[in-house]
Amino acid sequence: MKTVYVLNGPNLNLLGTREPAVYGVHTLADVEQMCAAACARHGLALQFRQSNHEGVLVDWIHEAGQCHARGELAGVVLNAGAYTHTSVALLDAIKGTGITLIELHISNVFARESFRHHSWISAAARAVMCGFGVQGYALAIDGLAQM
Ligand code: CA2
Repeated sequence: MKTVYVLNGPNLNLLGTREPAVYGVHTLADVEQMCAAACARHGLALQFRQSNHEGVLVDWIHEAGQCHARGELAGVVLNAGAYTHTSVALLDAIKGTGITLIELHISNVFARESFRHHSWISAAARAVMCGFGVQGYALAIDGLAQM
């Protein structure tokens, strides 16, 4: 059974507790359940994680790369939060691993402030999704399952 890593960056632990007009009312625990259901539909295992620390996210990308090297990775769904717009370290971590990575955003970042329009992650991503709300996570897993 292959594994999907769903990695969430800074402040996403606050999902459902603030800014519902932007991010909706579902909590990160709800999102994990949606991802688990999507993975179960496709016969995939799930690693669902969140960190507020850039280096921890880098470590998890490395871990997913090792999983890929063993032939056990279906792919990674990464919502890097605000690190999307700042982190060359995350770009460097993804590049060269060979992993299939979907960059995901809950909100439509292009309808928001201009500083959210640039992503350091996109150049290393197989696909980029934004604006589907938290349902985007399950859609991203469906997409990985079909790749
Ligand atoms: O739309 C997204 O998923 C974002 O990746 C979310 C990031 C933001 O910096 C990106 O530009 C777009 C922010 C995550 C913060 O999450 C919160 C959720 C609920 C309440 C407060 C913050």
